[in-house]
Amino acid sequence: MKRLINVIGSLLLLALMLTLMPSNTLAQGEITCENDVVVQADDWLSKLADKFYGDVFAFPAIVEATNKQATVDDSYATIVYADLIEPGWKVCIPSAADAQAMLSQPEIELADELYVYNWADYIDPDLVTRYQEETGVTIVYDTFESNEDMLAKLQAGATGYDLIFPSDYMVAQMIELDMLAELNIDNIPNFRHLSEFNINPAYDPGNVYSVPYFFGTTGIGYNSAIIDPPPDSWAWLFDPEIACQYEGAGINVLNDQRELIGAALRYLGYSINDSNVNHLNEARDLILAAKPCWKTFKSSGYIDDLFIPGEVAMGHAWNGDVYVAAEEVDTWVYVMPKEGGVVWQDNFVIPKTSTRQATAEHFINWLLDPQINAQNTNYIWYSSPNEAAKPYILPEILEDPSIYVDDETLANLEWLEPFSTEELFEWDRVWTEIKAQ
Ligand code: N2P
Repeated sequence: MKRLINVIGSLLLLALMLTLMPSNTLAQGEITCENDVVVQADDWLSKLADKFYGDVFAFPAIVEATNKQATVDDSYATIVYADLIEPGWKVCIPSAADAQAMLSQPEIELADELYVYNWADYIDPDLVTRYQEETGVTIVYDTFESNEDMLAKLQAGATGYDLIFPSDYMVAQMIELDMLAELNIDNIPNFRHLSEFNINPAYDPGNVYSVPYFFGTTGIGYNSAIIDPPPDSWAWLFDPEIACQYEGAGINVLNDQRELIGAALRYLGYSINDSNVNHLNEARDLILAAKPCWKTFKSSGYIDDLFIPGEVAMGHAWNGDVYVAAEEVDTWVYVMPKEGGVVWQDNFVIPKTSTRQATAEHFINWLLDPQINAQNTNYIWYSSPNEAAKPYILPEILEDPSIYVDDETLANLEWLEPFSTEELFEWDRVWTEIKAQ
């Protein structure tokens, strides 16, 4: 009897281990190796060229943890992309049949339509067209100006969306409000490409409800042909003595309460997440004093409408948007003010009300394909969390410390934190007072 209990216990333990094992991980021995080498040099890929099946870049190798760079533990092997393999790793080249099975996408019956709600200028439109052509799914695309606008629209009864792109703190708030569906990660095998830095965030431990899309920072964009001396502080937006010099040239600020009040708080020496009523009132007064010198309050469409045609010479801005403007008018420059600013990460989430969850997961997975993800990155100029996409991302994006920020810059930045109901009330009050005048 005792033995039987032991056997059942072991079986249960085994079942638990199998359930806990990440879905992109195969136990060693499950696959047939056609080749088994310790990688000696960076050019191992070309030496094994005759062993490739199909597209080299989508080619899976099984890597055993033979040195510290391997991200797997000793008992399991994992699928990795050829580009990520370093000398010293032991590589098992799977048989063609196993390679095929490892890369195949789960079968999903796709819906006819997918309702997407995203920030403006935040996807390569060519990819939307391509996904529609490849799958026959019609994407109905809508954009929002800020996390708060998006939430307000959902709370006012917009239940039709299948895929939304909130930032970090808003994911936490939406989880708290019980608005998000738990993701079926088996439908998103490309999740395995995401960097350790970006996954398992404090706002959604274990990525139960969200998958990182892009991350970036908020600072100042300016046209260096007009703004002189170049801004190095939020004073260029908030000190009327400086800002009003550029009244004619045009200043835009983001129509986003967390960003704008947050930047003002930071300029005053407080945290971006400060909810002290006196500090918030101080930030409001600062903003109201500078506001007459600002031309526009826009956080969508501002790249095309303002930066590029020369309507505006300086703006409170998300970094990628300034780089996109600079592709057209190369005097646009992005700078992080010395007082510091916001670092954020936007995410894919599926609202609970969606009736097309599997299709949304299919689209998420498609956008996480390394080459597709790189195409998107090269279009929107934000930092991609996708490690496997890096070989296809433009070097000028990867090597720019204002896009892939270094640790020193990061140390001067803050993540936006979710607020309590009382704190939200104060922030909303101050925002209303700012917008009313
Ligand atoms: C792109 C918007 C970036 C989103 N226009 C900032 N969270």
